[in-house]
Amino acid sequence: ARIMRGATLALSVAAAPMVAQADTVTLRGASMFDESHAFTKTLREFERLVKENYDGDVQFDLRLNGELGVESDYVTFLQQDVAVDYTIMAPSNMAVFAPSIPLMDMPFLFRDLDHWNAVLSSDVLKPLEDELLEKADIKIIGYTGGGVRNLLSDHPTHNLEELAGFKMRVMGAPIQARTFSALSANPSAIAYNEVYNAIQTGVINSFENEAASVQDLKFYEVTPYVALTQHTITVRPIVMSGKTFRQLPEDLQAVILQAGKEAGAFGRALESREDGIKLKEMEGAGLIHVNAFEDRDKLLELVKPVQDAYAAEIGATELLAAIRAK
Ligand code: MAV
Repeated sequence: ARIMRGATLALSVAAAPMVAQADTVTLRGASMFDESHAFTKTLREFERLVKENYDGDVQFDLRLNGELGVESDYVTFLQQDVAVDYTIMAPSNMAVFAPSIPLMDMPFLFRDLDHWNAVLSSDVLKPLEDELLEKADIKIIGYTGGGVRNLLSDHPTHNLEELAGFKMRVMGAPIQARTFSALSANPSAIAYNEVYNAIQTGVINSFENEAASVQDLKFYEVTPYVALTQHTITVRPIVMSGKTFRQLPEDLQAVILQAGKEAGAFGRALESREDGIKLKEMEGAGLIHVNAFEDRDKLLELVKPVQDAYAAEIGATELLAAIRAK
């Protein structure tokens, strides 16, 4: 649980980006994970593609293992154009700057992987991308993700009845808490690097996450019980600071946009393929105990009005309909 305990922010890190005299561009990236996680591999693929296709000199300085904090820190760094130029980020961590962006990763948005793929390979999310750029100056250059989020707890849960009053952590976007409240759980927004301790000390009993991250950060040590709620297929934009992007030479910008797109496709194939395998690996090693969740259809029914109300509030009723119709 590397980032879980004693993670310190490297605020001493100099402002980015750096376009030096000798035309060397150095971009700094951030990942909460080690080299084995799909997000890090996706960022490495992005770096490889940029280097391969750009004639000039571009260097990447990717900081791993939460050295620069967690995504909710990265979003501030990106927005202020300090310390981080590129990363992968849950839309729900960008809610403070663009309240409509979490629409793309709200629970139960996608029916299945085919639906998720159809949405991510279309341009239906473009209005949300535009809003993020305008309000937060963060540019989406590709989409990865493909993990399935389940409920992880310090004791088993099998159905809605057992979920009632359940003290669980959710990501910071209000739509996340509203969704789990509608399922009668008792959600609170807690920073990702505090989740492990919060569970260990009994502040909460549970959270929700995908296999890759549970394995990488050893969350199974405190939440070995996995209920297959399968409530979210993750959408994880590869993002760049807008200010950084604008300062880059035009030919490099073009290479970055293409590399972001291709690295995203690479990452989606990777994480969606590995997701089930990783669950099985952890189960086989006796690290987790997996059980079905009985009322999954009922969950969907309870959540739909919450989604509709949120979409109406942010003026995205048509957008939500377009996503559902894909
Ligand atoms: C997982 O590690 C990833 O989906 C990451 O993007 C999220 O921020 C994190 O969970 C979380 O739940 O905060």
